This record gives sequence, structure tokens and C-alpha cells, in this order.
Amino acid sequence: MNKNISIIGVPVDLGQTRRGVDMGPSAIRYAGVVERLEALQYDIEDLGDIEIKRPPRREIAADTNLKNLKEVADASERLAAKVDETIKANRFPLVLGGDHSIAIGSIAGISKHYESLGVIWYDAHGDLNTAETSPSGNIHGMPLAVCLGLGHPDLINIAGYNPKVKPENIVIIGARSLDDGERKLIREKGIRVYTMHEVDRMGMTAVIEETISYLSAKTDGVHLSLDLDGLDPSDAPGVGTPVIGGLSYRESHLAMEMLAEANIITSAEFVEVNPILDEKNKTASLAVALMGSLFGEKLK
Ligand code: B3U
Ligand code: MN
Ligand code: MN
Repeated sequence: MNKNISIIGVPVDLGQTRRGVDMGPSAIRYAGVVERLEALQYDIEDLGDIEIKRPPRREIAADTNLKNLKEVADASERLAAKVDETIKANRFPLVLGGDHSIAIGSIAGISKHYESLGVIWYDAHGDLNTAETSPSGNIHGMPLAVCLGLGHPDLINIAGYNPKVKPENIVIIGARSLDDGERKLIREKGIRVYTMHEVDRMGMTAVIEETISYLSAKTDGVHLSLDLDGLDPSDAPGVGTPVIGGLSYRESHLAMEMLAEANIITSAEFVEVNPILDEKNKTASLAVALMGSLFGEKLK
């Protein structure tokens, strides 16, 4: 693992409609992310938050049903540039959300540094909607489709190239709320998905072992995009769209520890922490604990 980590906060709540997720980066810092990783002998640089332009009123542009498209695209472009600089400086980008629309910018900044980037999408949702299939118009339900080059031109062309990721380089873990259009795309593109059914049947150990061998064979870097709503709401109540029947605290720590042991993760983001909906910063603290495992607390 790269021993130099740069933390980038992205206080964006424009990819969905519940307020509060823009305070995610503060809550995660308050929960002690810097101290936790410094204790593991990492060199931590906190780059602060990306500057976000807020619309005076939340509106839908006339030519699309996507909410806050212009602002999300603008934030994504800035984040992509910051992540790009971080990797050029040979540091590990650790991105704190914000809603999951921020993955558009982080992956745009990351993927150009790899021939064949792998992505682990740890989430209750597929985030594979386009304007045509989205039930909500919320861009946080679209970032993985955008990375495949599917979606609004202003989103898929962030950082000036597309697509960012090949469908066969994606693994979704924890899915239990997929829309019809997303299921169709998963089938058409052959995206590997471990829904809760597979996690229950196979166990998290086998899921992660398979994920590691599937991805390490064909990728030269792996980005972990962890949506806290992938976890069960009893462990992670502070998220905008909780879905019951999720991954447990223990399964998630095991997953992070196995990824740490395999040493394959080259960038990561933790998203959808909403301190307004949280119980005493439980979800932000969980995010920090998972980062501890991902960065090798058990191996110390
Ligand atoms: N699939 C639904 C709901 C959703 C997606 N991501 C979250 N919720 N967090 C949509 O709106 O696209
Ligand atoms: Mn998500
Ligand atoms: Mn989700």
C-alpha cells in the first residue's frame, strides 16, 4: 500500500434530494480519520474540501430530467483535477463524500492513470441509471453508468475522455435495490454483481476471494467506491436511502481486511454519510473504522 495518503473532502449533496450529506466530510474528520490512519504510520495530508458552487435554487434544466446537472458536472471537474494531481504526486487519493455522484469526478481523475482500472462498488444500489431509466433524476443513482460512458454528455466527458471503466472490470457487492433498467444493463454488459443473495449463500470470504482473483488478473489498479448504504441501516443509520437487509459491520470489516491483505486497492472513496440522519456520528465513525481495516490495522 502507498504509505502517503491525501484526503480530499467533497461536500456535495446535489446528486440527491435529502440535505445533510454535504456535511459528510466534516463528520468523518470529526470521527478521527487523520488520527486513525496516522497511527498506522501513514503520511497523511488533508487537502481540505473541494469548493462547491451551490445553485440559488434547486432546479432541473430544461433539456434534461437530471437534477443540478450543471453544478454536479462542475464539482466533478474540480474533483477530477484534484485527484489527478494527487496521483501525479504519487499519493493515494482517499475521497470523502458527499453523495455518490462524486464518484464521477474521482474516477475521472483516477482512471487516466491506469491502462485497465478495476472498480469495487460496495452499495445497496447499482448506481447504473441513465436519464432514461432513472426513477428519480438523482445523479447519485447514475455514476457507475457514467463511468461506462452511458449518460449525459456533460457527465461522461468529465476530464475529457470516456469511457472510464470497462464493464468486465466492475464488481458490485451488496446490491439489494436494483431498478429494471439497471438489471437490464447488468445483463447486457456482463457486470459482475454479488447481491445479498450471493453474499448470504457464499459468505463474504468467498465473495472477496473471487473478487480479488477476478480483478487482479486483468487490472493494474483497483478503486474502492464504498457507499455506506451498502451496510445494514442498523449499523449505518446515517444515510439518505437506507435499505434493510444489508451487509453487516463484521462482513464489511472482513471485506476491508481481506482487501488490505491482498494489497490491491489503489484509491478509495467513502460516500453518503449524512450526519443529520445519523445517530451520534455512528455512521461516520463506522466509515473511519472501515478505513482503519482497509489501510491494514489488522496487519500492524
Ligand atoms: N436507484 C434509485 C435509488 C438510489 C440510487 N442510489 C441511491 N438511491 N442511493 C435511483 O434514484 O436511481
Ligand atoms: Mn451509491
Ligand atoms: Mn446506495
